[in-house]
Amino acid sequence: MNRRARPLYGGIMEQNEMKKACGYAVIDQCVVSGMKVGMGTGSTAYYAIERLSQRLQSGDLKNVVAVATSFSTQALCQEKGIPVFSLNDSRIDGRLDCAIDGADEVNPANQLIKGGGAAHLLEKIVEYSADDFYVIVDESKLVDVLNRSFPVPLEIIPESRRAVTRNLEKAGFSVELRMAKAKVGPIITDSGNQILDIFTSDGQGMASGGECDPVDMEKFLSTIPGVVESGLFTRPVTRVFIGTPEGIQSRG
Ligand code: ABF
Repeated sequence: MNRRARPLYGGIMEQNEMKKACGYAVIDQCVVSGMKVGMGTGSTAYYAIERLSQRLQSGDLKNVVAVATSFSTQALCQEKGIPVFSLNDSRIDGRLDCAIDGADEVNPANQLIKGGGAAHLLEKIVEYSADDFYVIVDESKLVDVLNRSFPVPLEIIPESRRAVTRNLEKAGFSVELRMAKAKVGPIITDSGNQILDIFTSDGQGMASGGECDPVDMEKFLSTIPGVVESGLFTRPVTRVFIGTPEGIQSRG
């Protein structure tokens, strides 16, 4: 079916174009001069950073500063001329006007799985420190039930790996240590930790209101000694911008 996009950014939207449209829209619609903005990690967040840079360079936006959610985002913001500060910097003082990031899965309640890029620890710290949290995804990230086809990542202290694995398996999860791309060893996060990717053992995922409700699961996972942070983001998000071949939808 030849679905033509509405003239938002023109043409049939490939996936990258959908990501670009979302990244540009969230900056154009939600960021104003003087804001302190948490900037996410990943290929969709890339476009929000690109658009913010364009609008700062053109003078269209002024005095916007960023807090990065990963070393890669920090380097990208610096490369693009966006002033970057630590969340601890006195100018930021632990509070952001908004945060913008991608996600791996979004369910109908706008609860998220994040962490496919192994950056969810700082992402969650930054995004939970923001007054508004905007999520930008292409339509492929929309799911009915979280964790049926994408694992929930857990950042863990390396020394705790066997104990955490045992606790998780006893609680009915399947557990896999995330390896680095070259398979030379486990992936190491920006904070020097490891990642365990987990699925519910029945493969049914985490259905809102069900036995493995995402809110309950986020709480349960945080009680396991050695788990630093899970990639379940169940706190309300302000808006989700969804890139589709017909243009951008948003819900919140
Ligand atoms: C990041 O966005 C990660 O938490 C998540 O894995 C990623 C999605 O990446 P992409 O936008 O490249 O699909 O915040």
